[in-house]
Amino acid sequence: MGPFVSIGQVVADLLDLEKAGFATPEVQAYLLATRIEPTSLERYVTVDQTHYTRNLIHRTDGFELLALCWAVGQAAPIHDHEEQRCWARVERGRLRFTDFTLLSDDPPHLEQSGPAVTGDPGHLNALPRIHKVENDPSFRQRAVSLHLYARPFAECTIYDLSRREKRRQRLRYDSVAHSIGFWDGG
Ligand code: CSS
Ligand code: FE2
Repeated sequence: MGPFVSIGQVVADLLDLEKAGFATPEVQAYLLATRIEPTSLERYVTVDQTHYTRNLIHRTDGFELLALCWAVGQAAPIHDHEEQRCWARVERGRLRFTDFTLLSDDPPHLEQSGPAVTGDPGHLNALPRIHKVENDPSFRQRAVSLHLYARPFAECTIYDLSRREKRRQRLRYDSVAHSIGFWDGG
């Protein structure tokens, strides 16, 4: 693990990685090695008791970086990532990740890929195709995670395991980083 860096530095480093082609091993090694100064994430922390919040830190054509904030009991249902690369890293609290494999698409038939994994700060859920993410119910504290998507996507498919149904879900931002000029308004 390297020294703590600010989230602004992380954005600058990701922009450099993007210029160099954003190769999966490099991006993954960077996320595994980088520790983020917790106070620099503070401005992206929002709380909504009705849903986990999605707070945009930076977006280009090539990648999207978000801070997601999970109140006690909040979760993302089983969903895909539109065939884009996804890395989710725990920054605060404790999350539980469950990965799935799609056995057939219509009607959807999914199988859990392995045991659920709980992650403390620094834990990286790397390149899941389909997963469920929950604030660990036994921990009962708010959680914050950093999400990197390459490329960005604005919709995903949500799967209902018991009904063997799927539906499209629009993904919205609860906050965007106007204040520090990273958001280009697009
Ligand atoms: N993909 C979900 C969060 S779990 S990776 C989202 O972007 O809202
Ligand atoms: Fe996800």
